[in-house]
Amino acid sequence: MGMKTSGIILTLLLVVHLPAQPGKAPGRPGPRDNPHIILYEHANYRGDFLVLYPGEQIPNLANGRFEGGARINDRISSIRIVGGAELYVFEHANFGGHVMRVTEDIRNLADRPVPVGRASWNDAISAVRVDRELRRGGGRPANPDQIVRRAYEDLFGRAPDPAGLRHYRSMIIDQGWTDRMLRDHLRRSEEFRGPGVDRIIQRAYEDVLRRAPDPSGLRTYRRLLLEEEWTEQQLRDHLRRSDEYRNLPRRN
Ligand SMILES: [Ca+2]
Repeated sequence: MGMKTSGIILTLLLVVHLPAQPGKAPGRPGPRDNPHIILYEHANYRGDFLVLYPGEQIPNLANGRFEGGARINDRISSIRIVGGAELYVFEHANFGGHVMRVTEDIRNLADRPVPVGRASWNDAISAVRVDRELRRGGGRPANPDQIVRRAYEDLFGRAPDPAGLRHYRSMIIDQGWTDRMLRDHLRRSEEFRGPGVDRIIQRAYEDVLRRAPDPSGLRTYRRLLLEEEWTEQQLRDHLRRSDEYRNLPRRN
């Protein structure tokens, strides 16, 4: 094989194995098997950037940098979501303060309001977490009012008041909250930890056992709902498996 031929082969190999555009900001939509997100320093996907993949998180951006070395804490201004990744952004370090779930590109975070206390999410992100986007089952996406009403019924044992409905509807629409995020949030509230849990237990006892809960039952199920994250359904199923339920006279 002459010098010239091997030179051509070498060139071909180099072309084939060359990594895709090194040093250039990724950003074109990729295949679904390579989900990732890109955080940018400026609006319109400009300035320094940082790429993260599902499973990665940065609890405190004060300890991080964009890839080019610029400070990243309270500096992110636009976001690209590629190939079915989803991103959770937090107002404070250690996943504290407000949280927004991002599943589509945001060209300018100044257009995305924070519920209270700040004008927008621009230059206001201090922690991030990346997941693979949950693919929803075929069904129609539930409407936000329905999600809030069901969560209130399940966790507080009551219908939402107008202010609560308005607030959480906006969390779902503007901040991308899922049913799961809403329920996790409501579970941490004073209402759930106090009267909400007791109302759920009382209602389940009355519906299933047709009596008010005794103090020991109340204590046990309070613990299971608060600490083991039992749902109302689990509680009701548990009551239905009791001897007391089996021995109840049947209703027609
Ligand atoms: Ca910025």
